[in-house]
Amino acid sequence: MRQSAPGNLVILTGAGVSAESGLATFRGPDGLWEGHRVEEVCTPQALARNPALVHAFYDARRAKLAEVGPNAAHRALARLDAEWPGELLIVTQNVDDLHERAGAKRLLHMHGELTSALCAGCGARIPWNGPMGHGPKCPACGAAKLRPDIVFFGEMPYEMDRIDAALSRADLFVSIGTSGAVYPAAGFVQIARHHGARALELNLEPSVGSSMFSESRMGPAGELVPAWVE
Ligand code: BJW
Ligand code: ZN
Repeated sequence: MRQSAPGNLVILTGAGVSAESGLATFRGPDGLWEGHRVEEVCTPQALARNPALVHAFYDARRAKLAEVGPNAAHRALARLDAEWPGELLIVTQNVDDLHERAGAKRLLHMHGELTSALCAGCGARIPWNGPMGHGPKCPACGAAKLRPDIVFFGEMPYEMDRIDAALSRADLFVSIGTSGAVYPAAGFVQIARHHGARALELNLEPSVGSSMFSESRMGPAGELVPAWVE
């Protein structure tokens, strides 16, 4: 991406960026897990009512993550991160670790991480790579049970202050492989545009808020992202 002055970039990524690595998206034709919609599994109420189901969902996702690797889109974004002289922030909604495995550094996970466990009691976030079973005891406080470190529906996403600050300074906002169905991420384009940024969408199909973007390019992330970064 050639530009005369180094501007400030905010890049939002969604499940579509990891699709070509072999991780299922949420709302596509294969977006169901054993007949459950993500909205049924991914709530604090579901965890309280049926912890075995919720833990099985995330244990399966964590196991799958160990079998896949970053694709050309992750690698291109990591290259851009390493070389871009201006401010840059990759805000991912994804809970996989493929951006960091590709080498991205200026990255935050607004919906949590599969490779981390959260203590509902003391708030400790603990690196976690194996299955969680029915919720092990927290090693930090020894009292409460650990849960997946995932932002469920109705919970506040991580680092919203940092995201809002970056959006307010952005010259270019780029949304990659997200349907625009889940807030607050779906509203970022509006915030960035309100502060004067241009907005580019790279996606397989137009997102819900596609008309908000200054430019849209449709195709697989593994092709579009490297072509844009060049
Ligand atoms: C390709 C491709 C290829 C395919 N190449 N592209 C305002 C209005 C209405 C409701 C709300 C609202 N504000 C809040 C809400 C409630 C709720 C919400 O948004 N509900 C909606 C369903 C309406 N939001 C929340 O509860 C959030 N919390 C919250 O709002 O707290 C209060 C708050 C108030 C004020 C300010 C701030 C906060 C929390 C949301 C948590 C979302 N959690 C999940 C699951 C966790 C992770 C996990 O289990 O993996 O996050 S849900 C799920 O959806 C996951 C994703 O990160 C998220 C977004 O999905 P994504 O990435 O867009 O995937 P898909 O499948 O939808 O789309 C894939 C896209 O890829 C498609 O466009 C394809 O075309 C494309 N694609 N292959 C390029 N090869
Ligand atoms: Zn604890």
